[in-house]
Formats: sequence, C-alpha cells, structure tokens
Amino acid sequence: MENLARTLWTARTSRTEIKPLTLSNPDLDAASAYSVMWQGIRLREEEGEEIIGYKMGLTSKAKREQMNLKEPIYGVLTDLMHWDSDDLFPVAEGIHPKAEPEIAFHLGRPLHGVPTPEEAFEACDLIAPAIEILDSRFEGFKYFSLPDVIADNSSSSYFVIGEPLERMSFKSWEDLGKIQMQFYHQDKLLNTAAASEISGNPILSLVALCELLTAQHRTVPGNTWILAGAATPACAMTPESKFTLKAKPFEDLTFSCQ
Ligand code: OOG
Ligand code: MG
Repeated sequence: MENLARTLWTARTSRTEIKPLTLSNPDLDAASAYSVMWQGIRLREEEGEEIIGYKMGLTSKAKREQMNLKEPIYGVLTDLMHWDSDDLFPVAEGIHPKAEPEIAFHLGRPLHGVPTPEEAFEACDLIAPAIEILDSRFEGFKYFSLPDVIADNSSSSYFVIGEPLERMSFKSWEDLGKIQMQFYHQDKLLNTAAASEISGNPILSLVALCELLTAQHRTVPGNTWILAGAATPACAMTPESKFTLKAKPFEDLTFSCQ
C-alpha cells in the first residue's frame, strides 16, 4: 500500500498523470484504497501539512453520472489545500483541474458515531458556499474505478470557502436543501441546482461522512471544515477561468485563475 501512496504522491507533485492503480492492482478494493488514501495523508503530514477537514464526493446524481461511479466516498482536506479566493489560482500547477460548486460546514465540536440530521446541524457553527478544485492524478480524469478515486483522496486538490454565515441564521437543517446554487464560468451561467441535489440535503452528506468514518472506527473532530459534495458536474479550468457561485442567502463567492 505504501508504494501506491508514493506513486500517487509523485504523480501529484510532479504533475504527471498515471494509469488507474486497479490496472496493475486488480485486488485493490474500497477498504484497501482508504488505507492508501490515509497513507498519502500521513506522507503529507510528514511534510508539515495539517488535517483541517473532510470532503464528501459523489453525493449528487449529477456527479455520479459525470464520473460513472455509484457510491458516495470521502477524502481528507489539509491546510495546504485551502485556497484564498483573493489569490489567482495557477492552473498550470495542476494536472487537469476542475471546479465545482459545494456547500461547506464548519464543525464547532466533534461528532462521535452517527448523528441525526438535527444533531449534525447543531454541531456546525458556520455554513458557507464553497468551490472545490478537483484534480485527478489519473489519465484523462475519467474511467477510473471507485477504489482508484478513493486511493487518490477523492481527487482532492484545493478548496475555496466563501463568506460563512452563522448556523443559527438558518431556522432548520431542512432549509439548507432549498438553497438555489448557480455556478458561473466567465460570468456565463453553467449550471443551476438546488442544494437538495447534494445527498437530498447537504447536512445528510455530513451524516453520511459520519457513517463512513464510524465504520472505520474514526470520529469527526471539532474545528474542521466539511465539504458536502458538488451539486452539479465539475467544469474544466483554464488560466483565463473565473468562477462564481451564487447561493442566496450567502454572499457570492468568486475566484479567478492564471
Ligand atoms: C471524485 C470526487 C467527487 C464531489 O463533490 O462529488 C467530488 C471526482 O469527481 O473525481 O468531489
Ligand atoms: Mg467535490
């Protein structure tokens, strides 16, 4: 497993795409793929990175259809992956980055076991619009299997968090599903989706994350950001790209590339 984590590490840091791991390791299943993913995170920690959150992936039908994969998965976010929306994102430093609109939760306190949607909602202190910058280490960013994408930390690369609102400004978790998300590229509307496209309601992505982590005897620590997964397909980035996520009641979130 350690060698697979190193292969992915080298692909990422040298910006060289590789063949899916399952081609040469047909026995790689989801459980061993999560071990590879965690080994990759340990390598990043050895370089001084700190875990600051988790991401859920493939939580919307649009994303599952785009990637032709069936089940939600999780990945780990480190401090180095947090991109400031004021900074131009250098597309050439990625392999084939893509952007996608998300909702992010900030957990004020840890979650042990599997919470109800209410408990998950109450553990959040902040809720924000977010844009995830994905980048697969695999050739062409497509046709990989679930274990491949799990081992590759769910194609994590960077994430941009918009201006958060206090969780208390939402009456109930049900209201989160009604948020209308509009994703723009170069000021042109690319896609629009209700946040209910994300797991039925984005808070249910947080519950699903707890289910996945609990099954692996892990808990979700406090003071972490959780990305709920994209509501629409991801959009390929170019150095000229400018992305905006409009999702009332949040302020618009914009960032540009170079
Ligand atoms: C897998 C990661 C999916 C999401 O929000 O659904 C994801 C991929 O698309 O490469 O981050
Ligand atoms: Mg995502």
